[in-house]
Amino acid sequence: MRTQVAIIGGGPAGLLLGQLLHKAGVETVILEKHSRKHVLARIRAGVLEQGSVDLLREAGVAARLDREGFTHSGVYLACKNNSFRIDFKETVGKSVAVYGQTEVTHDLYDARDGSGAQTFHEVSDVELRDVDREAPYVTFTHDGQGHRLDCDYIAGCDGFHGVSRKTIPGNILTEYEKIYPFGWLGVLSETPPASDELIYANSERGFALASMRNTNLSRYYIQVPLTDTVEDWSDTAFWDELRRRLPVATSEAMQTGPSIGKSIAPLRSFIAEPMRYGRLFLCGDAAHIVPPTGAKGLNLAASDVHYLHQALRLFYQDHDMTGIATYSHRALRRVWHSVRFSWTMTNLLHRFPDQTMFDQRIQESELAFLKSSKAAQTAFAENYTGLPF
Ligand code: RFL
Ligand code: PHB
Repeated sequence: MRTQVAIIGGGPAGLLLGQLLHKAGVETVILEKHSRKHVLARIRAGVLEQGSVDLLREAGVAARLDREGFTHSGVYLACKNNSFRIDFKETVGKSVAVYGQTEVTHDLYDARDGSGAQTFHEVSDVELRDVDREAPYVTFTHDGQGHRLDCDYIAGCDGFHGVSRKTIPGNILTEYEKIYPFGWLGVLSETPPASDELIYANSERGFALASMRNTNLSRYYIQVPLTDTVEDWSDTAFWDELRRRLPVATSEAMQTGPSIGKSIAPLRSFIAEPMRYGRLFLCGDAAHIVPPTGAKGLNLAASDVHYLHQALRLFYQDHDMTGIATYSHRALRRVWHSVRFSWTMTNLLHRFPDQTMFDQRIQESELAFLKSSKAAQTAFAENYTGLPF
């Protein structure tokens, strides 16, 4: 089998890259470890930057997003019942879209079906070969049969636990990592959202976030110790704890109901450099992870895809290698900005196990400054709504 670009991973990064390359007349094959049903059952991101929305439009997959997504032009930050709003429109003239990653992935799979491009699901034993030579190829098993996929380039879009990053030799790759001493317990429930816009809450009992998917689907998160399991949290215990952490007025008005999904995710910051090795490109979570506090993970995957599809288009249309040569540098410059912002937001809003009264007062002082300073709000809004590509 032969293709121009082999894409490892059929998550949002791999699918979006495949769709943009299809539009540019470049052939791709996607190899995905799991079934389509499994990929579509994952509940993850909810906030799209304007740049991500524009890229989905460019890929021709934004019709439903434009119809069903919600435009949010601000966000609430809360501390000790003191809640204030940062207005994105007023400060930076931008907004974000609330539209679930599950829906984005759905739309991308529909587009992939329409394009006729090949996707192999439930592949195993994926190995990337000769990525630093002229003629790379991928070997894998599908339906019990061994296959070989020859290609010009390989896009490693296989997430944090994928094989692509591990293919890059240790003396080439540098990894930067920070593990946070807590996780997020996330709950999805068929109840109206507690607020018209997202609320990020710093409470003495730990962080909480009130988010949403649509008018009758809410998404909530609370900070929990890493030792907790989903079984430790009954629905009642979750709602009680969430109520204690959100501002009183929101808690009193909030409707609760049975959860239709509950999971715990650890928080980490991670960056692998460089993002290109020979003919292999890393893209999305395969190269970097951010704590979800800044809502940046999916958006960074989108900006990587933007740089990568531009680079490959330039190569296939004009035989110009500039984009390929500069991909890693351009992508990483933006990645580090989002990593820094996510880290700042995480530090600002969570309770750390070794937190002293001094640390706490610093958090309160920073939140008070954000509340009172237009300049600080502008900087926050500039980062939250997304830096330019
Ligand atoms: P994915 O989504 O992990 O997809 C990678 C795909 O590769 C497959 N794979 C392999 N395929 C073939 N061979 C192998 N050896 C393979 N190994 C793995 C996997 O099965 C999978 O299908 O990475 P991608 O495409 O880079 O997308 C990244 C995003 O999924 C991620 O950054 C976001 O979900 C992060 N995130 C958020 N991002 C935002 O921008 N805004 C948010 O509001 C937001 N909230 C979140 C989040 C992530 C969360 N969790 C659970 C980690 C909230 C949560 C709770
Ligand atoms: C979500 O709705 O899942 C969500 C929203 C904002 C975040 C993280 C997750 O920062």
